[in-house]
Amino acid sequence: MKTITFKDRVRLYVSAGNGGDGCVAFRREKYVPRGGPSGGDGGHGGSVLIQASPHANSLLDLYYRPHQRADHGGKGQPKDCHGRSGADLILPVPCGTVAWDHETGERIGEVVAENDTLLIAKGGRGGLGNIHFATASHQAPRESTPGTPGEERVMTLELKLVADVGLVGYPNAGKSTLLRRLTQAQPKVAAYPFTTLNPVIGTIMDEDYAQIKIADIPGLIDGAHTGAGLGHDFLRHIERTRFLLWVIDMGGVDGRHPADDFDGLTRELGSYDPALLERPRLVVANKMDLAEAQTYLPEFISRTGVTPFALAADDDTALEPLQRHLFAAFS
Ligand SMILES: Nc1nc2c(ncn2[C@@H]2O[C@H](COP(=O)(O)OP(=O)(O)OP(=O)(O)O)[C@@H](O)[C@H]2O)c(=O)[nH]1
Ligand SMILES: [Mg+2]
Repeated sequence: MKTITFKDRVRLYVSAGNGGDGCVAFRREKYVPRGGPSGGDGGHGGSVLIQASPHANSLLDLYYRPHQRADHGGKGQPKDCHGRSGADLILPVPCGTVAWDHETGERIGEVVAENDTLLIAKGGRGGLGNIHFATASHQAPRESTPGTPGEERVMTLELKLVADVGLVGYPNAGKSTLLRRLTQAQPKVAAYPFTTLNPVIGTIMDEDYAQIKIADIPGLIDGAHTGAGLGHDFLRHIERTRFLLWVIDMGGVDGRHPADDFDGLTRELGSYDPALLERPRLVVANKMDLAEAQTYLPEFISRTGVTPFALAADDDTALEPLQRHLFAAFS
């Protein structure tokens, strides 16, 4: 059986706690005949919230526990005692989680920065005890109000990674290799397409400890924007990035001309969201160590009009200028 290690979209059934009922009671004390009403209010029901946590890196926990319920409020008590409030249920989720109401399709909101919190189901209000109903002419009220029910909702939670730079390219272009070389991240690298099945984030840091987060997503193929391959689903992870690294296999290893890959990428990104084509980018020509790359590179430049940043992923000398280029783009 395949072990699931990453989930970036889950269905969640949430129930907030009901408010506790108000209480009907009267003071009964020695030497106080006909003590007035003393029924306290019910406690409020707990609400359900999501909170962005850097320690959660996928929605996997919620995938396995899709039913989440906050505590009910306690009933009001005699002697004017309030019922206990139900505790809120705070669910940790990865930074960048967006919440949708599954039934109405309404976008409830998102949590992006650490500790951002979003209410997704509101707890019921506690009912009023009978002390609220006493008037001069109605001194022994038997009225109270019940607590209101907590909200119940079916939610869709969706993760959009929060990264500064997105790596895009065809399968096998060498995106993960580059991420491994540039950062401490360890995405799997192999000579077959769709090695990367889940998005991975790596971080590069300069001498001043400035950080840039880079997201590696599964390779795009023609028709990715319509859902072909692993495509579309993962393009949303680069929506939030501010810079794109287009990685082109200049060796034409998979039998396509690198300029066709460039056109294909332009088409796929543009069909998903034209804004992705406006995003600042650096086109990287990878695999320059291969002999074919020397032939393809000038053809690539004349066909596309783009002069790429040429490198081989395991050539260290090229990586530093690439890092400097990225830091310059963000300064
Ligand atoms: N010769 C050569 N091979 C490279 C270079 N960079 C990556 N490769 C190889 O290309 C293959 C694919 O590399 P990956 O980094 O897994 O490619 P990817 O773009 O992440 O691929 P997917 O995750 O499938 O989309 C691996 O066999 C790498 O070793 C390079 O600069 N030169
Ligand atoms: Mg990969």
